Order: sequence, then C-alpha cells, then structure tokens
Amino acid sequence: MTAALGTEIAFADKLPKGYVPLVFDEKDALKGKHKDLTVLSDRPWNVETPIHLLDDKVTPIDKMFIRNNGLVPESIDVSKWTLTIDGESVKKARSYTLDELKKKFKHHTYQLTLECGGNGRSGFTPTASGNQWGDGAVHCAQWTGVRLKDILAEVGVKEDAVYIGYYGKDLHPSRDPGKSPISRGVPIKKALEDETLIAWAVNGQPLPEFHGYPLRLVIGGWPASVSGKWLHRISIRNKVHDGAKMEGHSYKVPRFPVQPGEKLAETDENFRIIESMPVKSMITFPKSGAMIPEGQKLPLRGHAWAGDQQVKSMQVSIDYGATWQPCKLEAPANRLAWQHWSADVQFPSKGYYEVWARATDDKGVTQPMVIPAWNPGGYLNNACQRIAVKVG
Ligand SMILES: Nc1nc2c(c(=O)[nH]1)N[C@H]1C(S)=C(S)[C@@H](COP(=O)(O)O)O[C@H]1N2
Ligand SMILES: [Mo]
Repeated sequence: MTAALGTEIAFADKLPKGYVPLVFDEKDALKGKHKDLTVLSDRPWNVETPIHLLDDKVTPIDKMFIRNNGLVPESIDVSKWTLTIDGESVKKARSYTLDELKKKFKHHTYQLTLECGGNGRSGFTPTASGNQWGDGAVHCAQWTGVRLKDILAEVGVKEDAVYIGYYGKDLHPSRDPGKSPISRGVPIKKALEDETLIAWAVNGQPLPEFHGYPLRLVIGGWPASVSGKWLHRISIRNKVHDGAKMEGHSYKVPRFPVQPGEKLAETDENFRIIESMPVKSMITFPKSGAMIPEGQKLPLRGHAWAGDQQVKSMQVSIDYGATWQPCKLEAPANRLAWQHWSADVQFPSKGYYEVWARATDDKGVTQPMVIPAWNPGGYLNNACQRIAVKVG
C-alpha cells in the first residue's frame, strides 16, 4: 500500500485489519480508466464519459463508460471458462471452451455503437428512475470475436425459435447466487445478423474486467443492455426471453405518448421493449464554454448514429435553430458504427453563441430540439446537443 500511495502511511500500525484507506476507494479502483470520467456510483460501478473525451473515431478503452447492474465476478479462471448454448429451441445443446470458439469459427472485427438505453436520462422532468446519466453513456470501439450466427448454425436452431437470452457471471448486488443482476436478449433475427459477435477482444486488447472479461456478447445499434458481459450461456428461447431486467418497465417505453410523470400499469398493452436506438449525435470538439477570437473560424466535430439505420445528414445551427448549415459526414467504418462529422463555422460578430447539432437518418427522421417523449424509465433521450461558445 505504501508503494502504491508513494508515501508512508502515518499510524500504519493502527490501521484496522482489512481497512482500505480512502484514497484507494472509488477512482483508484478504476485502474486503466481516464481520470476525468464521472463516477455515478461505485457499487455497482456506473461511470460516464464527459462528451469532449469521446472525440476519437474509435473510442479508446480508458474512455469507455461502464454500466454494471451487479458486481464484477471476483475470480475468473479463463482455462475453465465455457460458453453453453442451450434453451427450448436449440437442436443440440453444447458447450465450448474459449480455445474451441477461437479455433472453430472465423474471426471478425466490427466497430459497434453501444449506447446505454438510459443515456441522457438526467434530461427528463420529472426525474425518471435510474442512474442519472448525462450524455456520455455511449462508445464505439472495435470488437473482435466470432459471429453468433456461425455458432448457432453448428448447434442448430429449431423452427419455433423466437429470442435469445444471455447469462453472465456477475453477481447480484445482494450477493445472492440465486439472483441474476441482468439477463436480457434480442429477437432471433437480430441475433443472426453478421455484426452480432461473441467477443473476447476490444481495440485489439483482451476485454478489460469492467467490460466483460473474458467473453461478451456485442450487439450494435440496440440498447447496450443486450450486450451481455462475462458471458457463459446463451439460451435459444421459444418465447420472448424472461430473464432479469426483461420485466416491469426495464428497457421498455410506453406504446403511446404519456403525460410526464404519469403512472402506467406495467403491462404488454402499455409497454414495448426498446429495439433499435433513435438517431442521435454529439459535439465532441470543442468542449462547451470554448472561447475564440473574433473573426476566427471554429472547427467543430463529433459523431452521429441511428440504431439500425444509417445517418444521412448532419447539420449545425448557431442561431437557436432558425437556420442550419450542412456538415461533412463520413461513411461508417461498417454497418452499426457511428459516423464522424465535422464543420467550420464562422460567427458574424463577437458575443455569446450556442452551437446546436442535429442528425437525420436515412428514413428522414431528425433529432428533436427539446427533450422527447417522457417515459417512466427515462430512456431514449435523443434531444439535439448544444454547446456554448464565446467569440471575442
Ligand atoms: N452481465 C452483464 N452484462 C451487461 C450489464 C451487466 O450489468 N451485466 N450491463 C448492461 C448495460 S445496461 C450496458 S449499458 C452495457 C454497458 O457496457 P460497458 O460497461 O462495457 O460500457 O453492458 C450491458 N451488459
Ligand atoms: Mo444500459
């Protein structure tokens, strides 16, 4: 401890046994993470990334947000780790070791946008229940693994298959081994897409502990809650998966608009499971509050994404949405990856400005300028992002 702290601990002989000095708490436990991430909670870990740190085209590991519903598994023996495929609708259930997975199936790498369904929740009034995320619960890293569809082709999927459900090795916050913190899934059609991976690496590195070491599911474009971490089992279900966090209003929104704050019975008639995420964008440069000299152009940049859709155009406004100018928009690295955009803006005078940014998807759907449909879980806030700029 003295070595880690870089100084002697005064009264070290008086420390109660097992006592962890405060300085080792919280951020010190976030080894390998950027020091400016925002910790929303540490048991379980929920950590978000300030938007200006998401400037890279491929999100570096140290800047990836963390969303845990339970506790990171404590002792992992990779040599004994297996992935089991079972369920009502599997033809031949079987297990694979990590080595078998890596040897048997072709490796694929995709850059995938993973956004927490509750990203932007803090924007809703009245307050929606759950972590009060700002806008930084999103990343777009490069994942390497095998296609789930290749594994499913080998075990065989029955005609009546409807859904897949994942199981991870993380512990329920109560530490009750009989309880699962989260076990979600997707319809079989989404599971069989080329980009749905069983991954062991991110950005060319083994998965970090926080992000699901040694194996996870990665499914781009949908709420990141379907991308199961510490993955050891996938069930092929003959009905909509009924694991933890598939019930109540978890990752669900009302089927019709509701009055903000309205209480709604949690039935299938009232709620639908969130599937593709809505069109969204962010300004990653400059950071809000930028100051520039009068007459100088300001280079802006960021990313835009649209769930299963592609982003078709990107615009910015410096006059509160009265007029918009087009941005340069790049093609995605692959399907389900965010798209980088940039623009140079010239301000007509000195003074206080706001820059607003909005993306439009290939179905013609645009981001709202104000907070969209309130919902009890505070999901899908894709309101356009704004930054403040002072000129002169
Ligand atoms: N096993 C397991 N998988 C999980 C979770 C979890 O708590 N346990 N959280 C989910 C949620 S809600 C999100 S938003 C993403 C976050 O992925 P990240 O922490 O790698 O950014 O993981 C998903 N997969
Ligand atoms: Mo999430």
